[in-house]
Amino acid sequence: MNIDIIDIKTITTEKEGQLSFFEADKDFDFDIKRIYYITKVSEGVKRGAHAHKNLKQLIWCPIGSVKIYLDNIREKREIILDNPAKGLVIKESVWRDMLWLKSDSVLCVAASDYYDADDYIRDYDEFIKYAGGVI
Ligand code: T46
Repeated sequence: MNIDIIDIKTITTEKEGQLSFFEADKDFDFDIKRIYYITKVSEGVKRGAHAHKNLKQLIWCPIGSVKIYLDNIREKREIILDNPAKGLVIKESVWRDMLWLKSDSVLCVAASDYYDADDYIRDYDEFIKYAGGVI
């Protein structure tokens, strides 16, 4: 599947908590053009239900717990992001759903391109046709 799980470098300072960071070109292979984050979501809520034609994204959850469902037609996977030191890179042609396992979990995303509604595939049947042609 067109995904990678990466370790986000995390430094613990005694009694002062943690600092996590990642660096483009070193930790993943695309330049970041956009950062966004999703907040104020209640436990049990699902978002997503789409794939991207070209966009690549690094997703991480520094606070809380979110389950990511991934599907490339041939394979389905589930990954829980619940740790500031864990990142998920999702590349092209992967259908994703996100389920909030804890209220107010924060989901952060570094994306390879600007927002473009035309890069989304929001119809699953259309995704099957699209992914069947590119995988
Ligand atoms: C993804 C998952 C992980 C914008 O106007 N600009 C933006 O940069 C983004 C990301 C969204 N929007 C608008 C589009 C919709 O009207 O914000 C609204 C909510 O977006 P959406 O329903 O796509 O949100 P999610 O949580 O289902 O998906 C988002 C990203 O859109 C998507 O690329 O992979 O997070």
